[in-house]
Amino acid sequence: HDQISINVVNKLSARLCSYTPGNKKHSPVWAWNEWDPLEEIVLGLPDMACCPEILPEAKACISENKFDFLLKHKGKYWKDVIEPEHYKIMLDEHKNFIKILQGEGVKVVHPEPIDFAKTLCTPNFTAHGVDCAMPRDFLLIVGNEMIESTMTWRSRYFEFMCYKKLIKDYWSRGAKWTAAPKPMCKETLFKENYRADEDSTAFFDEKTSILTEEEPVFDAADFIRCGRDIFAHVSQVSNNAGIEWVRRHLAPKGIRVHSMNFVDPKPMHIDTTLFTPRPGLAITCPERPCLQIGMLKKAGWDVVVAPYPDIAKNFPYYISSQWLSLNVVMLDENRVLVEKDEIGIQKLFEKCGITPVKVPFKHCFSIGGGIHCWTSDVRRRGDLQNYFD
Ligand code: ABU
Repeated sequence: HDQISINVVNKLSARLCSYTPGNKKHSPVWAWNEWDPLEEIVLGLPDMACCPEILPEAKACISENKFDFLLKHKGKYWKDVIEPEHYKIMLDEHKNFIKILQGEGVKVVHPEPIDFAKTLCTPNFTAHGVDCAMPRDFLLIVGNEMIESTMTWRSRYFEFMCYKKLIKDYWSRGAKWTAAPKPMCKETLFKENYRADEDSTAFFDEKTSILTEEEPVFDAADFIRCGRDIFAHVSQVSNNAGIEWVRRHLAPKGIRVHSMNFVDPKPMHIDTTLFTPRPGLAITCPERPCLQIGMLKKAGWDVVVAPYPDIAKNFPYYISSQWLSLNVVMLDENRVLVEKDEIGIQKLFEKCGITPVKVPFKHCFSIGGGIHCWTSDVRRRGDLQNYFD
């Protein structure tokens, strides 16, 4: 009898072991870095996307020369704001991008848009919504786990609703689902009468940020994954408490989250500032030096500086900087999805032995993000590895 029960227990625990979270056979979500072979991606949708409300925290991220335009159009659908031909090309580019991804054997899924023009209300604030075009900002994928970020712009507070069905489906098939604590977003999260010094050459930190440390807040796009090491961008949308929350949350997985400070008076999202296309290679933005770059160099990584973008500065980037040239997605460590007119960065990739797969996408840049922002890679073949020691 004893022998039989030992065998039963052993069989049971062996089965339980094979279902432990972190086992990729049982999770449809699996991505530890930016470069393993891409299998599945969330692509944002432009439907019902609105020009953002220019609340103080948005002002802290966006260049002042865009304020008048945004003030004039806040809360309106982009399709009613943007020049019709430009908007039509944007939709064509979006459709074509799906075909390119599918042609590469990548499964493409989408969030569910809500009506972003509706006024959103909590006991602490009221705002219009923005969009579900940029899943990178909301979804932090680490291995088998989907982390819903807090989001920091009050206008983006309810964006999580667009991802519920998608996340629930991944979860029901075995992925781990975590939602970071939803913030209160009281007035006291934002420093009163804050104004960023757009000419500042100081490394950005909590003293220069609009955010207080009243509660943890972060956007997922402030994190770049390199296996056991994740780099976190201290920014106008991710405070130290937010990064610390992610650090403590991921520590049991053996992940180390490193805070990075850059010279950038209006930092928002790391993926136009520092990008890691493959193990041992980092690309940085020439206008945004990094205080902690020595960590990568010390580990033997090559750090190369991106060329200036080719797309004209006066192209209608209604929200973002021109550095969307650096906002790319790896198909695997040898091939990169990059905007077709960004020739300089394509040449840099070629020099590094990475083949550019050219994607016409610049009209999609106009409403806020590049190829990396518009996507969130949920499944890549490859396992958790240590690339730093
Ligand atoms: N969401 C990425 C935008 C960052 C930038 O404007 O450089």
